[in-house]
Amino acid sequence: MSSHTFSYTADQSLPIPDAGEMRFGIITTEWNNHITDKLLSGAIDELTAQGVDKSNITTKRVPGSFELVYAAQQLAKYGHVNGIIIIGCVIRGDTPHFDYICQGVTQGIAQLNATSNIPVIFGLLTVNNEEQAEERAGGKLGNKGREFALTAIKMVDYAWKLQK
Ligand code: DLZ
Repeated sequence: MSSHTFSYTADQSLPIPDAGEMRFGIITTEWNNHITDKLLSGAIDELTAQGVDKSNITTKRVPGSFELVYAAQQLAKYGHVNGIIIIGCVIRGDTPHFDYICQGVTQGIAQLNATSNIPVIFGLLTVNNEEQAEERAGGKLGNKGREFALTAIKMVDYAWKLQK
């Protein structure tokens, strides 16, 4: 099996759009907050590094990943933001709960993207164990929060260019 890991934070093939006027909402979970807090920090660091004003970043917290879909739908409706990043971490356990949560969030966010006017970035880690989560939250695979932020900027830019 290939050990290659996809990452696009280091070498961007496309220029990163100007994010100076963009407003973002980020929703994170209380569940596994030792991971989601690090992803949140990574996302905020990247957004501000790309010129987003801190006052234009709204952060919200929900209990668990399953709540992210409703929270994103409400934020899209009432939050006055141009794009949303949902951040959660689901760690496989001994019961099928993992699969139900992952499916629910994945399908819910996909549906939201098909119906909402603003992009919702899928920042859900679905991992087998703590180690895999730590690797993606500032460990040897970087901080995926930064990738979520860059994706959010690119998708808002995509929408703005079409809406002009
Ligand atoms: C119940 C549950 C379980 C078992 N595991 C996780 C998890 O790994 N990550 C996560 O974000 N949330 C988990 N939850 C909580 C659910 O997402 C949800 O909050 C509850 O089922 C209540 O709707």
